[in-house]
Amino acid sequence: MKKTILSLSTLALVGTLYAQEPPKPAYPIPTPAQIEWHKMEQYAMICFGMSTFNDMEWGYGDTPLDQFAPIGGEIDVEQWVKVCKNAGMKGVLLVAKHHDGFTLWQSKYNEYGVKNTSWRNGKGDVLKDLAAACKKHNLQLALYLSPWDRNHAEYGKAEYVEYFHNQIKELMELYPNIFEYWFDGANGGDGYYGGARENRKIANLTEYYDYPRAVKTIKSYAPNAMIFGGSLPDLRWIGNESGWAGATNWAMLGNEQSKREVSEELSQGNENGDKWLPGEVDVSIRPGWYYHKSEDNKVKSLSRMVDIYYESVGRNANLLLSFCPDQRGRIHELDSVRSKEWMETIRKELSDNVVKGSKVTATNTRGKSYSASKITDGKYDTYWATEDGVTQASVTIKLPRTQKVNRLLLQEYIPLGQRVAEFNVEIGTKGVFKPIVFNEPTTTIGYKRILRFPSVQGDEIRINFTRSRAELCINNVEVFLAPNVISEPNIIRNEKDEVIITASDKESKIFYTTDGSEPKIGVNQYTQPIKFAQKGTIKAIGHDANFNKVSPIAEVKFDIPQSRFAILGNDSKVIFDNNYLSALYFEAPIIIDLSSEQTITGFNYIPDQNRWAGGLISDYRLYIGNSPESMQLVSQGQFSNIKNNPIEQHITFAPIKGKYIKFEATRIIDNQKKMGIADITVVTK
Ligand code: FUL
Repeated sequence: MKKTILSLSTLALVGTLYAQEPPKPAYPIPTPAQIEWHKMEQYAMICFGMSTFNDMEWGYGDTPLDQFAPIGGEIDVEQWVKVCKNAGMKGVLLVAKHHDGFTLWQSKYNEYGVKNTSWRNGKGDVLKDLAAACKKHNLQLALYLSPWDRNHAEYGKAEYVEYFHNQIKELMELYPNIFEYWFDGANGGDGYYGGARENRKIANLTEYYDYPRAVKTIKSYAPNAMIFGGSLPDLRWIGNESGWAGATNWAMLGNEQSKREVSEELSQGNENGDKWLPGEVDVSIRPGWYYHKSEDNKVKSLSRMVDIYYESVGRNANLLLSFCPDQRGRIHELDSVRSKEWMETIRKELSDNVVKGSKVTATNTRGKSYSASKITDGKYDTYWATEDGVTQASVTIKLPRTQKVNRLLLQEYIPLGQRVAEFNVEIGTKGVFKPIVFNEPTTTIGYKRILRFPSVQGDEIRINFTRSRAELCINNVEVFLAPNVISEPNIIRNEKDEVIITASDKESKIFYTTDGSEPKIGVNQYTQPIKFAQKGTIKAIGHDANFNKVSPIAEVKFDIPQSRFAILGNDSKVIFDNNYLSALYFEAPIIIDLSSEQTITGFNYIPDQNRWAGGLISDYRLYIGNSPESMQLVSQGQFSNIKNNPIEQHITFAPIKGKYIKFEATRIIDNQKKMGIADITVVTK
């Protein structure tokens, strides 16, 4: 009997001690370098090079070196760094060599680079200057070196691989402190290849590039650098280039091929994955990655940029926001202003954490060191945890007073793994709780999750964790009341030539002009669709009278009306309706009847913009003529990078008269049979 009592008390003692132990890790867990990378949250990419001067997205590798000629003779890398700083970026990743093979540094291994241009008499070095500017302004540096090289004569052979590895070593010797190294996935295709001008495909990428050797070289200089792409990555591509991670987003991924679509697996990760491979959202501030004057009016809107923040950093992913300096060697004013106002907006929205230091209670706690108040103490390494085996629990946080709130930020203590799989949130007033309604699933948290919801009023917030892979470990919760942002209205013209303008929020009124002049508050209010069957510019502004807030001005230039266009042999108007979510699929070329002869200078193709859409045309031919029987070939080519970034594609050519346009796909991504078209517009003289 005595013996039993003794052992019971020993057990109790062990139990108390044991309860103070941290929970066991829920594997897989991040490496210390991965944790540091998570904490960076957002950094910039710079796409600048020969493509800036030849107006292409994927240079062929044959643009003459003298075309690399910044207007005014200088490249203002310090301005790039200042723009990045103002946008809250923690580092800069430079595309040191893109698929066109042009190198931005003084490499001793190739001739197609800055060293053979007239810029600074061939003595300039963009990378060196950028590294110095980053150091000066306290930003970290990262590098992108494209494996695919459309310039190199030996691409596809062993000699090129040696060259590729030599340059990796050369870069690492020069910049051993980088935080990330990018191996882009685009590989093989048409190219200049030292004059061969042919198509070269690599059958086995991992074997050919010998990524393990490359990673070994990189890590021997920069052990903490994160590797993107290749065969031994430390992080994963999020599966799209439009700026979002899945609302459910696990930092883990499986080695085994999952049954889900690849893009879904990449955007959401895998709860059962056996490797810590967190997502990185790469997105450009413009539609394309390189600067094109034609996209000056397409810098992403403030509201789109804000969405991108919440759908990347706010969804357990890091954001890699890309800037494209222009031919002056500067980031365009429109982009610098937009990115600055974006960061100021985010900071305003998330600056005043109303629950900092607040009193918190929990339905289960592991012991004093893991008490619920750890989630509001502002320290990263202290966290609230539940007892062994307890995977469901709630925390209730006191608001300082009865007030409105509309943002919730949550963090799991990821050094011990990602655990939470489902939760819900309630707002309480005097002990009566009501659910908060979100417009996205509340599943995963990970390093960080930030949720937006319409303002609700109360004096307490309760978070119920209803499913978790293991004991709960939450290290931070913040709550905010973000001010209302009013962004520019959205302007479209439908297939009936009606212009429809929608405000970014329910509260504001819209005022517009149709003659290109500036819209004024109180003059010409938009109340219903406007008939606009002509070429011209519509401008609109939003006004929120409650707060006397004005939106930026939206502006859209329309060409000749599409209502008169028809597809021969098909009555549908869907590809002329300006709605990029409605699309048609065709097995054969289409002929468009413009209804009257026009002098045509351009043709735009908008692929189906639905999330997992197919039918992406990669190679095309375009014919124009005055009858469907006699048409002349005016352009043929490739829409580069359309698979990853299926944005509007432009074809421009010398003015040509015609009433009919024939559009033919000569290759469709993934060898699909049908070409998908959301919209077609033409540019006339
Ligand atoms: C893509 C590339 O093909 C684009 O040109 C760009 O560099 C982007 C960041 O990655 O896959």
